[in-house]
Amino acid sequence: MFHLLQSSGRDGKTNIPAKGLSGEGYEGHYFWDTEMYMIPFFNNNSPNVSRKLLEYRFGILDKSRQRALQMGYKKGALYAWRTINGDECSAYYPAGTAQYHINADIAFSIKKYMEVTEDKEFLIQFGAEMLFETARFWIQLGGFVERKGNKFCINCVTGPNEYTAMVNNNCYTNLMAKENLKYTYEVAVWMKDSYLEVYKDLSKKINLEENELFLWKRAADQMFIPYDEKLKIYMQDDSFLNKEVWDFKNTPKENYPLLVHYHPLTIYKYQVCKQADTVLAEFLLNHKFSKEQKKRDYDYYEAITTHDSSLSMCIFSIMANEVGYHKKAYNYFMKTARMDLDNIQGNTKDGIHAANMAGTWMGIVNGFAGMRTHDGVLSFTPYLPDKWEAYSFKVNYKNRTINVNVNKTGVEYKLLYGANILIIDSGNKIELTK
Ligand code: IFM
Repeated sequence: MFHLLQSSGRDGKTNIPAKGLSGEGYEGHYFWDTEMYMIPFFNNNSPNVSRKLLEYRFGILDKSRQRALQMGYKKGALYAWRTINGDECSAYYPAGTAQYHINADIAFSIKKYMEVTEDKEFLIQFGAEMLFETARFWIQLGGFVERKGNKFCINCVTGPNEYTAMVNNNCYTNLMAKENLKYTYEVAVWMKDSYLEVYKDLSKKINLEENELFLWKRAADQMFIPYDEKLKIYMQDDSFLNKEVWDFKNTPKENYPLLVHYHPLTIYKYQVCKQADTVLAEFLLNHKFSKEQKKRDYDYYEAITTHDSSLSMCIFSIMANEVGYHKKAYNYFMKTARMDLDNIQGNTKDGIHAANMAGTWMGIVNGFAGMRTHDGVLSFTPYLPDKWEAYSFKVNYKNRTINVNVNKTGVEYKLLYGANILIIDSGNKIELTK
């Protein structure tokens, strides 16, 4: 928490480098690490910092519009995969620019920030424009493909797993783009209903046409999501299961991380994951998948994941807790928490792994305590690892501060600040009062 708090920009013009302020790795660049790993921490601890981090994204919206244009798209904005001033700084496009999911990650982060804070002023002043421009980009990038039942397909992209590149219909990307389009449509409708003049001004500013809204909804409703009926798992992308599984048995320990020992073109031929991809989508869009589905996907993808990225183990810890693998959850958590203390990735000399540090917080709050939010309701499914006596933390949610304390005798929730609130504890509704 110290690293996160001290590393974050707070002026709306700066953000959080992947290595915090601790080293030269990644040249101080900002990535999706902020929106998907660090902003969740700030949302529940210092939402004013989340707002500033998102304002930074608004500040580089013009550069992102230019980038979309440069890539050949007349409408919308494409955020840079890695950047400081908004210009794309990734030198290797298959694992850089092709990670278009950054647009959906930013939109998702706006949605989550809004859910926690209900900060309408932010949405009107900054959020809506970013949402409209990112939604527009998906419409330009993808298309309705006849051979796929006229579903909306997004081809030639790279998902979060950087060991598979330039594929059609990456499951994570399509699920998150769907969410981006759906939420943007809802925000546009809400603005038209409640703030018509502001909506009109914004539409004029960005030349938004009325039929674009319907296209967003149609593309979201018709989004293609790759699923394998035989294995009953979500496929990481259209062609992922057609590949051989990487030969893990004959890969010596010293050949990890794979990216420094094998050519990318070799790695891309196989089923092998550097980090959570489909499993991450199932954490983020949790309520959309059954527990059995999450378990099947967890089993499949865990077996082929190397965790060569520091963004991986925290997500596997959280999802292991959810599907009932508590021992695995604990082991992944300990590696997450100790990553830079023990130099587990072998590169702490280049700086700490800031997203992983946020992942440590998430590992306790979303992992062991099972915190989720859905439809504006906060829920917990607390679990205490055998080796622990207790753990406790505070969360901010909708202008309340709640203390959660999990110990050998059970769980205690205390409303420290704000009005009474209904929460869910292991499936049971309870009201927290002062
Ligand atoms: O953003 C990450 C990416 O997901 C994996 N490689 C490192 C980047 C920076 O942390």
